[in-house]
Amino acid sequence: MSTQHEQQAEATLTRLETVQSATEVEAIRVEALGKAGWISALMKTLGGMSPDERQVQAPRIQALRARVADAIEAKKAALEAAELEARLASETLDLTLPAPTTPKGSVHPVSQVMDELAEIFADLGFAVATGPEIEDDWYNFTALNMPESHPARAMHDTFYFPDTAPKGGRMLLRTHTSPVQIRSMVEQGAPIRIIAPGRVYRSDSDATHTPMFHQIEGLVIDRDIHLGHLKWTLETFLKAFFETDDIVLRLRPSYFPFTEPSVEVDVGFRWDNGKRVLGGSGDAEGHGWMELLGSGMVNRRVIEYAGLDPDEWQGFAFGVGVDRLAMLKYGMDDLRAFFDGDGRWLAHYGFSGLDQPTLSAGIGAGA
Ligand code: 2NL
Repeated sequence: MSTQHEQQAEATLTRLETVQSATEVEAIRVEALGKAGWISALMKTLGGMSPDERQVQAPRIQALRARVADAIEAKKAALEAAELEARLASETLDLTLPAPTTPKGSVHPVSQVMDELAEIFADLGFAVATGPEIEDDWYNFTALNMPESHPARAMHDTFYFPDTAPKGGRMLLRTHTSPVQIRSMVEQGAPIRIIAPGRVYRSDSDATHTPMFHQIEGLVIDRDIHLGHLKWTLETFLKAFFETDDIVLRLRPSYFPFTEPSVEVDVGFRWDNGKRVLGGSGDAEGHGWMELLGSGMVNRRVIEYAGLDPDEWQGFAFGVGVDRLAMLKYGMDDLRAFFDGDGRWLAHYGFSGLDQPTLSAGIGAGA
């Protein structure tokens, strides 16, 4: 190694002192210590030297390499420290500032009520079943004992899709969640205990009807199921949901194609400051009956359609509007507000997502 190399090293160290960026330091490192760097080349010359010569040159070259490498490391560290210093000087955090107001979402009353219902029925041993909102007319109508010509089909104000279905079955937006229960029976067989909450659609729109609304249906299929099971289940559910034991039911004979017998369920209320408050017999002075849900023993033809033997399996079913349940429980008077997405309405009626309905803490979640 000649003094020329020592000079080259000195020049490198001088250049290092003047550079200002990490990229420039890196360029110098590659030039000197990279694979094709001049110091790397110098190291390789050691192999071609005689032992005596190597004895002299090796320590010199190693020392030169170490000086340059150390200087590069030191410069890198200095640049990083300076950069951190600059950032700390420019970024300030004023801990005396008030916490920013974060926009808070809330749980829609319909979601809240669906969660409450799932909780109540889970406690009674019901699973939650879901299914498609776009159905074919077999699952939505035929299997529910409403053949092609049945007048109830027309009464459902169904939204049909243009008639392009491959297998001839017309596609439609489900008018109730019953098809979910048909699918569950076909797929799982019996016994069965499910609720089917979800969106349903009917071509109907006024102050008390929206074209999309929410329904929850319940289905129990087992051996020896009778009307007593139905009445007990509905009474237990309504007492838990309205969080009062003062719930009086009135069962009236009715008609649905999918249940036989069919039972309409009214609940007693009293007038309180011009508002209906649930409780007491509807026959008492100043009281009345309010129709709340439809139900009945599952028609044996429906059980057959679902692939089960109606001589072995019986059951009951019921259906109720979730929007209506929410309005009743939380005292809302205009159904249309449910679909407006008005932040002020939600701030008033919405629920905290952290407040999960549980039977032990009170399913009404903070209300
Ligand atoms: C109502 C009445 C009802 C059902 C729904 C049902 C489902 C199957 C079999 C038999 Cl899979 N029934 N569901 C039964 C009676 C009434 O809903 O007024 N809903 C708002």
